Amino acid sequence: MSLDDFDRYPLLFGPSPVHRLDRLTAHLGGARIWAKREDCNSGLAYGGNKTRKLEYIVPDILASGADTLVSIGGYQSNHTRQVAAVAARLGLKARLVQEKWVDWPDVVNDKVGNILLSRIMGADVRLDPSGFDIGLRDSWEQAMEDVRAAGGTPYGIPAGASEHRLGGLGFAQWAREVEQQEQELGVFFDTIVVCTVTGSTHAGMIAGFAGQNRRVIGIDASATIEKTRAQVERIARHTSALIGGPEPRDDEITVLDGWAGDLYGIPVASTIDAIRLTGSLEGMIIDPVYEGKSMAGLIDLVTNRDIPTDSTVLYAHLGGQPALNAYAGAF
Ligand code: 1AC
Repeated sequence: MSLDDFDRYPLLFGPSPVHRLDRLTAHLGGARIWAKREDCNSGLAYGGNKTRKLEYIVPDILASGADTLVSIGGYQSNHTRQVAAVAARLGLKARLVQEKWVDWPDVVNDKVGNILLSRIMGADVRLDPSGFDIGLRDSWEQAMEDVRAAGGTPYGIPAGASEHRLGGLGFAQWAREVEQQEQELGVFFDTIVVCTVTGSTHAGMIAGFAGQNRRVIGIDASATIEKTRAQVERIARHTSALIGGPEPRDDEITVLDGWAGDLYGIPVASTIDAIRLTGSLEGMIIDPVYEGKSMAGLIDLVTNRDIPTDSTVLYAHLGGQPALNAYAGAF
């Protein structure tokens, strides 16, 4: 089977935009830097990377006859916001478990940003005191039971859609899209930089680019890097097998630490610096949980020449910025 054999329900505007970051490139004085913008990929609740993954999951949802999407994330989950948007678009209900993944002291943390948008879109949002973990969660299983007990038919989508068997396909398709855009633009991105936590965004890219002469660098933002690395590897191998692609080599699975800080969701000084730098040089808004950390990694890797000066880098913007509203105090 190949990627083209999987059904895909259109949720995106089309290929997400790719553009240069010329002022950031000049400021760092090394590799040429571009961005591909999942934050502008759709008209559904500000888009984001999960909307792309959900394109491959919606056909399975529709075939299942479910009436309620059940998903999970932190209070400021981008994923659950995108599930709420897709449920609204499909005319389904959404039941969202919002765990206390981040002990962030802002009093509006459970009221603004992503969670506010999910409420506006009509999702049944339930707060849960459990802490951060990227694995499958009892609270999510329980929410599905609750929906069944109330006479509904749930369809479960785990955190980040990562543990879903089709969760890697969206970003395998992203890799195809990049190849097409490279042809049109006359450029080759030898290095991709992406934030990684639950793993299927990064893993899908690894599967999609497997066997090519590129580095796909995942910057860990989970602060539980061994779990993330294992999950990325498992999903990448599974996705490659699904699409009949080459098995990724071990050296194609790269998850780097150094920018997550001690805890998921808590920005550190390099995160805030990266957000300010990207905003002030490029007018591009990134967030304190995901992209601020991957951009901090990119900045260091370009500056210290780990990414060589003659490289052309594609920074994957995953669309996490609605969470910024809960982080005003950090600025
Ligand atoms: C962790 C999956 C994740 C989110 O937005 O909830 N990226």
